[in-house]
Amino acid sequence: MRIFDTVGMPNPLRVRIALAEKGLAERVEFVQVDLAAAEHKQPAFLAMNPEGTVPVLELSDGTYISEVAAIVEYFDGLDGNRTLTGESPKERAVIHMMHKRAEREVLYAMGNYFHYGTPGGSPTLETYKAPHWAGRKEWGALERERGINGMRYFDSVLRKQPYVAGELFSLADISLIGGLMFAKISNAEIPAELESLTAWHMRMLERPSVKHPA
Ligand code: GTS
Repeated sequence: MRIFDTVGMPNPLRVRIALAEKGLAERVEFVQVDLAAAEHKQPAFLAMNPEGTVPVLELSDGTYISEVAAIVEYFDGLDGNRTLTGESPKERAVIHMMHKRAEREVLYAMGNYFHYGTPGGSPTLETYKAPHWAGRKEWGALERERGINGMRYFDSVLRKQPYVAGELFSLADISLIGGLMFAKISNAEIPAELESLTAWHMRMLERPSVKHPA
């Protein structure tokens, strides 16, 4: 299996954490994609993933799987032991829901802030993101606010339970970790009063798969 990846970026990192959790790092070869040069917006890459984003998983039969959650779902099913995406219908539904909230309310919000409200990535990359749009800064700032509100929501969740989807670590935690990484590279740190979220984040940063992702 091959993963088209950009080392050090939040979305590919989510898959690398999942691989470390599952002990599957050895089964995967990483192929680096140059985001700064917008390699992911060129026809050859778009043929694998029309969204033009990393990561993308390539299976040996030529199937391409994009979307972090879909890639994690695949790896989690390989050993018949769904530790990251849940076993029972209820577990699977709750993890899916909380992962979606983490992705939409923190990761995508902070990702939009990074690209539209800050200088973002390289000038070549940003030409694919409406650089002449007059409202981009304002929208970016609104997305930052939305991301901070997302952090407030997760702080309230983590006041009552140890992990984002309940009693166990899951894909939902991985997605929130990715979101907070986007916040960090955009200088949008967790507000100090969000003590439960901060404590959870510190615990997550000590977790072996997060400290040593694939
Ligand atoms: N929905 C996708 C998923 O879950 O896989 C999002 C993937 C995504 O946005 N990847 C980013 C990307 O390729 C990488 S990262 O910088 O966000 O970690 N961005 C390139 C771009 O042009 O926005």
